[in-house]
Amino acid sequence: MKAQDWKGKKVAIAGAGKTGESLLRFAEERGAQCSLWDTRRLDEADWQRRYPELPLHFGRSFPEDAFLDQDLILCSPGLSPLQPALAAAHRAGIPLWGDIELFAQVARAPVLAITGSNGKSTVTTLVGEMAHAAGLRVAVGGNLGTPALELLPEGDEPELYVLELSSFQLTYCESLRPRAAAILNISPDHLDWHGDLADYVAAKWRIARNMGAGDTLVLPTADPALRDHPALDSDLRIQRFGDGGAGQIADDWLLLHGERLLPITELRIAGRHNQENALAAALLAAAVGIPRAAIVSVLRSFGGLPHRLQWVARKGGVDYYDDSKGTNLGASLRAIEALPKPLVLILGGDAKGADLRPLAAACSGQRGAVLLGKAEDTLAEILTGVLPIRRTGTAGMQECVRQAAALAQPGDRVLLSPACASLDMFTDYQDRGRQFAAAVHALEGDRNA
Ligand code: UMA
Ligand code: ADP
Repeated sequence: MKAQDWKGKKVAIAGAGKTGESLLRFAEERGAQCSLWDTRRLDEADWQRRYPELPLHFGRSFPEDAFLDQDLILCSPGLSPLQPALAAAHRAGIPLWGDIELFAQVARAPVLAITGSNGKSTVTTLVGEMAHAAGLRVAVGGNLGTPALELLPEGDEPELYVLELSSFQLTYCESLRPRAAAILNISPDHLDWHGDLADYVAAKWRIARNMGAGDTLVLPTADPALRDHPALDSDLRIQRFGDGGAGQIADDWLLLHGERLLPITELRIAGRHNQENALAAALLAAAVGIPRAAIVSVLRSFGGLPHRLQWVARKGGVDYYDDSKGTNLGASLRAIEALPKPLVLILGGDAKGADLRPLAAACSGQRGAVLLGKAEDTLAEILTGVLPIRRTGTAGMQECVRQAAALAQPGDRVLLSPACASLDMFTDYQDRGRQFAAAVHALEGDRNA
């Protein structure tokens, strides 16, 4: 819709979180007749004070016909289009748009977009810092935390946008055309939201649907789910990272287009997966002309984001690592691989419909596993006989850490990388990581971070 077309249109905003509020502001500013919907019981008085005329529908699931009288539905990413009310609206031909769609319709500066199952936040942050180091006015956000619509300025636009995009956001987006984009990897995730793996993978590929001549798509060399796709037959420039790719590792150096960039020993972020993240970030930055010097200086100084394989403390000769952002199987497999054996693993939470059986091989030869949350029974079934396990149910993070400390021997490492979402027991992954760190610091022992 053009700006003038919003006036008087009936627009339902689904989800009243960060994104919902940014969608609401966007639609209200353009004169739409908005209503706000959320299945949680939220503070109505607070919303009413801030938006006095706004009809609020909080605290119950959306009736199936809730949106059928609307012209447009603006969806928060947490809401699956499989929800009956959204599915019914879609069948009735009512558009379902998310914040990235609105952003794409109005943003004028070039966009770098990053998706994939794991490594998105790390790569988005690296690329944002590289652009900054090159002296560009850059705005960084999306799934990383700041809703994309909040990056749009009142006055001058930035010279570049760097957006982390989830499969949810891509599902509700039609017209984004990034100047350069990356799909970092595919590992099953969010199957409860998408229904099946095929829909999840298709959502990731939507990042490239409008890309063409002059645009660059960065992909891994090794991921089978990212080898074939109709998008690869278009004019867009494909740059791969991994063995034999435009970004690769040879003789312990990161190479970009055949030239040495940095010895891998100079990266401060650990693990093979972070070397891949560094290569993907360098390819994206180079694709929009960011000079090598800026790329190298950021790769050399970046110490990683919190809750991603973050060292917390040494207690009783045991090192504790917080990888609370390991919220799916693929992430945790890479975190386990990044640290030397033997580990004590803390695993469990909400598996989001994923098959966790591949954890058995990764756990073989490890010291032990402490299990928690909704996935505990499944994990116990998978891991019994593979390594010693301790079950903690919903006793909480302090109990997990106590059990982990009891299993560990001096020289071991304890890794919280649960392969599951946190929401069954914690506010979010940050809360889970903070509770882990607090419990570790409370142990008797030698050294804190
Ligand atoms: N809600 C409902 N019904 C539902 C689901 C949600 O009413 O079935 C309501 C909730 O009650 C809540 C609101 O929707 O009030 C929350 O909306 P949301 O879940 O879409 O979350 P936002 O606060 O808008 O944050 C979203 C992203 N959250 C999700 O995709 C779940 C944030 O990513 C993102 O940082 C933010 O937009 C800005 O772009 C978080 C995330 O977990 C970090 N992302 C997933 C991930 O990284 O794996 C995809
Ligand atoms: P995302 O934003 O996609 O969740 P993050 O950069 O926040 O990605 O990293 C989340 C977790 O995924 C990390 O804690 C780490 O365990 C794992 N991880 C990071 N990069 C990769 C990668 N390239 N491949 C696989 N796993 C990764």
